Amino acid sequence: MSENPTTAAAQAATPQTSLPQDVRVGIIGVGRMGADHVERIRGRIKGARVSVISDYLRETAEKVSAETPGSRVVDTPEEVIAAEDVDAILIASPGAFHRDQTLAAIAAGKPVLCEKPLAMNPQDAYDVVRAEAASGASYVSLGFMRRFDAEYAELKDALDAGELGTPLLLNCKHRNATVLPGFNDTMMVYDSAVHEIDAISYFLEEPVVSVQTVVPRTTELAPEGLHDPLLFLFRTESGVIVTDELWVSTNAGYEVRTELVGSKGASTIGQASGRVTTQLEGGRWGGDVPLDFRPRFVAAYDAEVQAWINAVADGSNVAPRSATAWDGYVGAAICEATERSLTADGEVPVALEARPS
Ligand code: ISE
Repeated sequence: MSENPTTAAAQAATPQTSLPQDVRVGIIGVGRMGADHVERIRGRIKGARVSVISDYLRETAEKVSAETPGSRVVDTPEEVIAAEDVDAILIASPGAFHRDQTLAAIAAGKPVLCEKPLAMNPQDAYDVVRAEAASGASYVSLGFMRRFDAEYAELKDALDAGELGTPLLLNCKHRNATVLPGFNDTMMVYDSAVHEIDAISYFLEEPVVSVQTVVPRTTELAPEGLHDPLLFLFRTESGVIVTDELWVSTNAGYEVRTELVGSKGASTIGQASGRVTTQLEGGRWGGDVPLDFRPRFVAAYDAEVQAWINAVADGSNVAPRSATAWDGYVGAAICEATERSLTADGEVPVALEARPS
């Protein structure tokens, strides 16, 4: 059974570091996600510090570095990876660069936490899987933070303990308040559905054999050209059906719900929780919905990065609950089939290469 993030958080108080000093992290890319990670390593992660930063926009890197004592800026990702004062690398650059930067980290023998996606297509992701296998060590963690969400972990543990019996259906809902103009159906797959695609690997631990897209009526709030909502249906090898209802222009807030239906019971996570208010004025009853994924998953991101740092410090490099290079490859293969299913009739098969030993 995999490590519980709450346990990981508890370990944070007494990090199991075997290095003589904090893990020195090199950050590639300090846009929205990279800057968020720098802030969490600076303020909330134990046993680590940011030592080297690069960004495509040098002034952005300099601004973040100025707020991060002990860090310095270099011009290129290659310099981050090669730097002597970098023990581990966090990649938060645009997805198109992830394959090459991850391969360079493996070649340098340095552990790497790469934001999703691992690569832009299955062939490139498989290159990373093969390079890591050839190196004979584990280096690659992939940033699917939901695996470190406390409710995700609770559901996974209940399933693994047999509490829900044999899994039959996994019903997912994924809603964003808004997306930027230009967001298209393909981005629905690679940017958003990719999280549920990883949830299939995480919860069910079995291959997806086919995928089908069902297109309902589109909301008038969708950006020009986007079909929104979309419904994706995945079929696994043992016959579990996964539904993913994706709706990204709700104009309401960020919601992620997951229901696992098993032969002995059904269990749902991501329901509205927290404070519920009855307002006499206006006769309203309800609570708050976060506007985007950062407040919703901040604890999961913290637990993910802490678990990674702990794994780097103890030499295992990849935390037990983390997505691996193989998970990144599987996700890329399913995304590619899902993209094809946007315009295909019926179920599109998913083909996987053999997993290198
Ligand atoms: C965004 O890029 C993310 O990764 C969020 O986690 C996801 O929920 C959202 O739909 C994406 O646009």
